[in-house]
Amino acid sequence: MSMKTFDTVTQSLINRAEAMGIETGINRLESQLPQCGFGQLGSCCRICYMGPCRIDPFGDGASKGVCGATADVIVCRNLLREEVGGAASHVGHARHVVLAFQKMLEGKAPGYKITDRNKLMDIASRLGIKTEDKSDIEIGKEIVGKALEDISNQNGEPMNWLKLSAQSREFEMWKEQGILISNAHNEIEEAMHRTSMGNDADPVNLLLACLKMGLVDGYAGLHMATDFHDILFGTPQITTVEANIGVLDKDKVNIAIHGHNPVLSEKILEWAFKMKEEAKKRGALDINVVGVCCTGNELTMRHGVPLAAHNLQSELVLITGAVDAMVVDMQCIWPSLAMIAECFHTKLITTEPFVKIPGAIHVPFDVEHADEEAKNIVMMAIDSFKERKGEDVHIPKEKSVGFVGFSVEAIVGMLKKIDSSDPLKPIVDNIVNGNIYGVVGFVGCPSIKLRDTFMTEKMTKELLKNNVLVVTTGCTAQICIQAGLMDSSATDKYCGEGLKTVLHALGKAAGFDVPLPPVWHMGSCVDNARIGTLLGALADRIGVKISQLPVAGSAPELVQEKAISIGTWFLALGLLVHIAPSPRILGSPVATNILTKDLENITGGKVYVELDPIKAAAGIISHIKHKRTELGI
Ligand code: BF8
Ligand code: SF4
Repeated sequence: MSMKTFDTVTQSLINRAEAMGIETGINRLESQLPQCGFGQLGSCCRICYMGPCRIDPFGDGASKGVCGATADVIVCRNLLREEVGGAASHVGHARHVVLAFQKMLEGKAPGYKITDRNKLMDIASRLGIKTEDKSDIEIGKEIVGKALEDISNQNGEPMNWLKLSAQSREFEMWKEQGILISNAHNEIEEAMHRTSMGNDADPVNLLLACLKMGLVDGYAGLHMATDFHDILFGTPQITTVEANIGVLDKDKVNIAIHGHNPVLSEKILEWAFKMKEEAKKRGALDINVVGVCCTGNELTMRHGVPLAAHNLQSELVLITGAVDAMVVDMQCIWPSLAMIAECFHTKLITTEPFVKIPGAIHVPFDVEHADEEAKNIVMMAIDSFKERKGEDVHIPKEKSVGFVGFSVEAIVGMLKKIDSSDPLKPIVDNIVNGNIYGVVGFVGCPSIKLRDTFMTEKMTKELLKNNVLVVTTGCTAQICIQAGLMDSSATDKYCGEGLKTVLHALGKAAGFDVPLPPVWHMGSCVDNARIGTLLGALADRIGVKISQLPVAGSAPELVQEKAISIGTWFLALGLLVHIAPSPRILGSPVATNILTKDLENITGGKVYVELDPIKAAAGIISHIKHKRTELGI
């Protein structure tokens, strides 16, 4: 029996798993305790076979590795390798989408099309591509050329997607610091090279490389992926959705889509809609596509697909026994899902050649045959529904509702109804008068180590009380929607008077008969690009650097390497980045000092570690206060 107690839905499924004798992450975490202290401090090195070496933080044991590497070197090398893991995931995701778009333009992926022509033209113009007398296909091909340059250029010129997406003040600052990047793949290669045995042994130099990797993540990963998603599948608009595991329906074919890449999930959704009749013939009421993790966020932002589960609940959604197929692509997919699926009739379907899980069914999905393969996968789910007959299912009935779809375009569109010539003015005016005291971006994952502390919900509520507007992405967004924080009723319930007034006015202006919610769902983890764009636009409107704004970022329940590389991009942008639990830097005095203090004099950003939600919110508020004072507001 676990010592932890989670929210009602999560807990009821953990209880069911325990009653059925099915092991989950909670059990495995407890069986690992206490976890390795050297690992947590980052001071363990396995880079060569003279090791593994580990440095005792109390000075009792070895103070250097066999090769003479100090704790500072070991920690900074490990941190850079974590960043590489994160950035490679996002760059790989972006490249996958760019290549799908390229195949479509070449007529080889007939299942896809240009959905948002405005975005296509906007990106073309910002890349300096002339569009007169050219077809959309020709323009698209030039855009693809620019994107592929960012993973092939050898001329050292700054990356196209960075120039396209970053503000000039930040660009100049990075140029001065010598951390501009040119080619994402070269940067990833160089980072692995310099951290292999016998190369970079200067912790400061390694930390600068970390900042560069943050830029790789931000521009060749997040921004590039988001731009191509929008062109292919449309730019999100504000709508409402249902969330939590209760969105499963025992009478329907339940298909849970899990992973990150809408190139797959969009097709599954489309075919689920087309194959309703097949499902009905086999006794189901309908087909119910529900989202898990970030691909769920992508589908919810564009199509209002219900959000079933965040990453910590990805095992538990299967414990319901009601999922007929879980279809996955890449990233954050726990290997344990195959073992759990086997306990039920559930089919776990992997689709990427580089993501296979023993026990799962592998259906390779390629964009050239997307329609046939998506149809095939949906048919497998329908067949699986027939096998479910008679099985005992347990779907916790609690669900929540909330607003989603806050792309920058949607936000600006809404604000234009208040001031069509200067849409950001109402937000800026309210920041100046203090109705919006500040803005905080909550990003990242649900940590199995912290989820029972309700870290995200408690921090958010504390910030709202102090008139801080919250924007969020990824699984953190799912935690917020499940907690009711994206429902308009949260505005009167949790916000201070100033923020309440603004959200009432915005709701009215947007044409809703209710206030806007105080926590805005901006999408998946790659959609953190949207948070960057929003902050950049605000900074430009005020005429300052992003680091001068009364804003901050938080990864309140750090899990993934991807959250580390996103957080580092935020640091490069000049943000205070709150993180819990601590990143693995405490074994190095140099890394700890630079990241939590000295970096502020370089980019304006700094890391802030605090595990108590109320204290963490207070720390962020005092940072915002300081920024406001410096701005003279
Ligand atoms: O990219 S929030 S657990 S699903 S890493 Fe993964 Fe974390 Fe969820 Fe999305 Ni992001
Ligand atoms: Fe040990 Fe150095 Fe080898 Fe790392 S690189 S394992 S510190 S000898």
